[in-house]
Amino acid sequence: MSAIKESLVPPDEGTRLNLYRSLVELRYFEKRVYDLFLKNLVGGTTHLSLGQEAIAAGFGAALREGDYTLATYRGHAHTLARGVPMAPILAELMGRGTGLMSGKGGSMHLTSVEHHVMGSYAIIGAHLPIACGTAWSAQYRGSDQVTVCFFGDGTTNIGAFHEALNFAAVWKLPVVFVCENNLYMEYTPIGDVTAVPRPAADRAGAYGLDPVTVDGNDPDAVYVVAREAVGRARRGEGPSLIEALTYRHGGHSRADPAKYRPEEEVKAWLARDPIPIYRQRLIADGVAASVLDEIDRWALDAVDEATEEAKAAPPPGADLLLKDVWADGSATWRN
Ligand SMILES: Cc1ncc(C[n+]2csc(CCOP(=O)(O)OP(=O)(O)O)c2C)c(N)n1
Ligand SMILES: [Mg+2]
Repeated sequence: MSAIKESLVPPDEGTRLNLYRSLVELRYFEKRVYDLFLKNLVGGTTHLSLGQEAIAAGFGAALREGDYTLATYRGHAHTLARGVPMAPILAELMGRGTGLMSGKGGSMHLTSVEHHVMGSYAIIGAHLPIACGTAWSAQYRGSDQVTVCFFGDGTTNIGAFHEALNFAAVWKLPVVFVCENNLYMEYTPIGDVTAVPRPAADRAGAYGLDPVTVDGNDPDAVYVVAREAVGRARRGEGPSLIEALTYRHGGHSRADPAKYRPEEEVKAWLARDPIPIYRQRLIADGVAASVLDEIDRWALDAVDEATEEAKAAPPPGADLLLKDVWADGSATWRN
């Protein structure tokens, strides 16, 4: 089995500009979601991935149309990074009839089968075996579609993680498991409850996989590692497990002030915010600041437009109440 190395060919300038575009799109979108939540316009709860954008952006750029992705309740970024349009995602969060799932799912359940975005899952670990399912389906059909499954560090202590990894390895499934290690579970530091320092990478060997870690705040590094793992899966060389080290800027969900995190730790990670660092890197490598400013403006305009569109949209009609209960769209009781 070939090892995955961050040092492989770096992305070209076009890819890097796309990565920057994706980063700022995800950042401005989630900042807006937070504002709308505080104004009581986003119902239920929200889990933001502010600070973790480089992972969704890097994988989004490395995937092809037709590849499958599965995410957690912290899945806004992963859904956007697959090319699902912003307005229906925002409308979904705001419970509008024009939402991605007609406003019936909300923030934690974003799904777009049309884009092969096969769901966001609120039950920890639930989607890892499902990712084996989409990967197995591709293998069975002889297609070269790859599945990427995102989850958190805490998920590595759930049984489904180990079952899915073993199954994927034994069947050589075309799936890439991506652990976004942000150092915390709901409120508990992962290090306090885990027998090994690297919750995903240190367990890879148990399933015959290489221990791969990557700086999850570095879009170039994530993209390179993603491209390599996705390529291996596409060539029939089996699954990978990648641990991307990152940090979320805010609390676990809603208005959690995350006071359980040491101030010095938060400060150190805020200084490693992937977006300003990437911007500086691109400028140092010769990209004009005006080009990046234009991308920033584009992202802000896109968020403003999506906000206006979602705000103007009506709530779901009562006719939708009993729609989509079964896969064929109906809701008739059956035994
Ligand atoms: C089976 C299960 N147990 C507990 C919970 C409650 N819960 C929601 S999020 C979370 C923490 C998950 O941490 P991690 O996997 O690190 O993801 P992160 O939120 O940091 O992205 C927990 C325990 C749940 N949703 N499902
Ligand atoms: Mg976590």
